[in-house]
Amino acid sequence: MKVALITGITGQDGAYLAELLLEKGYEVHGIKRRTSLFNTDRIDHLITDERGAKNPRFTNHYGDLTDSTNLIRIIQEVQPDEIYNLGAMSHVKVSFDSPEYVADVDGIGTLRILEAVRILGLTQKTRIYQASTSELYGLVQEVPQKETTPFYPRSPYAVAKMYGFWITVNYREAYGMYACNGILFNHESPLRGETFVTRKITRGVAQIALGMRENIKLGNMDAKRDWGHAKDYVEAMWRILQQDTPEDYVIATGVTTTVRDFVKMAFAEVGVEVAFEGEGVNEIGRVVASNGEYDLPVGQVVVKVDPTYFRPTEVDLLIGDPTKSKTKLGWEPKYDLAALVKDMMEADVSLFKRDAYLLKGGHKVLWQHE
Ligand code: NDP
Ligand code: GDR
Repeated sequence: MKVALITGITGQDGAYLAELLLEKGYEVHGIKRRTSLFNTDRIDHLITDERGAKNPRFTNHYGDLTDSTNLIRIIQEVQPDEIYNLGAMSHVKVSFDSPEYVADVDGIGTLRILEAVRILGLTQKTRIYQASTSELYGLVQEVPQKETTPFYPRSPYAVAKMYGFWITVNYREAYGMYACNGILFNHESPLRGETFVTRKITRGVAQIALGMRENIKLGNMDAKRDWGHAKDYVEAMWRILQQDTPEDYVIATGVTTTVRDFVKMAFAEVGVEVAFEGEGVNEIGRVVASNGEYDLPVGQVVVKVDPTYFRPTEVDLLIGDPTKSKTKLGWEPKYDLAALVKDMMEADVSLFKRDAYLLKGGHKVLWQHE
């Protein structure tokens, strides 16, 4: 039985990857942080079954990417065949508020994993996947972006991830380790963190449709992203570690869309047509037609722009070229953008229907978070 260790097990990708590896028969270990509230919502169904019986092939360990001795001890105990380093402070906007912390976790954290494997003499046994990102491309140098496109990071997050990228390449070249970067473009799902733009939109649209709020406030509506589904992307991570030689790969759909168009697609899922008017901070989105189960008044302002969500430096355009991953890894995404939006909208409408029901009964719910 193969043994995998996943950092960032409690995050979106950690949850989907753990599920995939368990399905493939792996013994899975995760590293989770101690938090004052439970943080295992996304993986609770993997830890125990409906009757409360613990899954013998899934173990979590308390740890942190800022703590070398803890990482060395866990890796020594687990003796993993594969490590997936997904742990990170992953919010680009927040990285401008805590740049030093991000450098420590996302940059030096990667080094700590690589060094732990080296110190423990596991360089020929343990394969390492590093969660690199399309944010490395930053300021547009070339489109579509591929493995050879030069990097120009535009946030403390991206700069920290750039260290993670190169230290992974360096350990591969210096010590012959099987260590690879997946340069993943944005990937989303119903498990996506609530403050990333896609999930913020699908949650907000579901709440508006159900009459629980008037509008959502967003930042840069012109930003273009290459959005895929996280379920497809964790499959690519696994494939990257199953090759004969360790290499770096771009994982993307090859299609790019503005934030504004993502909003329109989300509203269309609940039968509402939205049109945008005005520019910059004065831009608004209004209902122009409504024909489904959720009847919103024509003219209702459902989207406003709030400069709070603008970034000091922005990444304007991401569009990836997945040719290498398709040909070498045989990777093919199952979801296109329309299927992704549908999946996220269905999940959020169902989630907030439950909350609407609770509210009607006079109970408190947590959806008011911005
Ligand atoms: P999430 O933010 O959902 O998950 C991040 C995970 O990292 C969480 O489990 C979090 O724990 C954990 N973490 C944060 N800080 C630390 C720390 N100091 N020590 C240990 N663990 C920590 O991110 P995603 O699942 O979306 O992304 C996974 C990885 O892929 C990240 O590295 C991200 O930067 C990268 N990436 C993501 C892309 C995307 O579009 N989703 C695209 C390209 C790269 P907790 O739950 O306690 O906060
Ligand atoms: P990103 O994702 O920065 O690409 O990083 P995010 O969803 O946060 O932003 C995408 C684009 O939307 C614009 N935007 C807003 N963003 C947020 N969060 N909130 C808003 O209200 C809003 N309005 C407009 C942003 O300015 C941006 O242009 C994600 C993370 O998962 C990273 O960890 C990962 O490395 C990259 O994707 C690839």
